[in-house]
Amino acid sequence: MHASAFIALGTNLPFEGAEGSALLARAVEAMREAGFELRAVSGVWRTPAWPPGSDQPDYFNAVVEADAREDGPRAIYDKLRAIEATFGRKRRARWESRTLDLDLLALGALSGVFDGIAVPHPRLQERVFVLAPFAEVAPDWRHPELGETVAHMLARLEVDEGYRRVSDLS
Ligand code: PH2
Ligand code: MG
Ligand code: MG
Repeated sequence: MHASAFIALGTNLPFEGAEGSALLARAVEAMREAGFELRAVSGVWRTPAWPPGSDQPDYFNAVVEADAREDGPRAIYDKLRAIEATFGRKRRARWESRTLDLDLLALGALSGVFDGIAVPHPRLQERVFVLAPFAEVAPDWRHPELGETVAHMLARLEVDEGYRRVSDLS
C-alpha cells in the first residue's frame, strides 16, 4: 500500500458565497476532482485564529488522509497550491486571513526537506487546530522525529474552550 499523505484544511474568509463547513466541503470535492483519493476525512472544527489576539475571524479546520500514490512532497504541495488558487487564495502576509489553506502535514514516516518542502510540517505538534482534526483520522500516526503519536501530542497541549467540532465533512 502507498503511504498516506495527511493534509490540513483551513478557511476563515468566504469565497463565492461559501464559507466555513460548506467551503471546506467544496474544497474536499475539489481535492477529489484533482485526483486525491481520500482514505479518511475528519469533522470540521471551529477554532479561534492563531496567534491569540490576532483579531481575525475564527477558522474552520479539518484534516484528510489521502493515498500519496507515487507523489513526493513537492508534487503534492504543487497540487495543493493549484487548488488554493481556484479558491481565490491570495498570498500576501504570513498568517493573514485566507479563503483556503491546504497544508501538507506529513507523508507517511518521511522526514526531511524535499525540494524545499519540509515534512512533517515543522509546527504541527504545536497547533491544536491541526492536531484535534488529525487525531480523528490518525490518532496513532507517529511523528518520525519526535516519536510521539498524534493523540499524545494533542494531549500535551492546552485545549481552549473555543475549539469546537461543528460538523461532519464528507
Ligand atoms: N492558519 C494559519 C494561522 N492561524 N489559526 C487557526 N485557528 N487555524 C488555522 O488554520 C490557522 C490559524 C496560517 O496558516
Ligand atoms: Mg497553514
Ligand atoms: Mg499554507
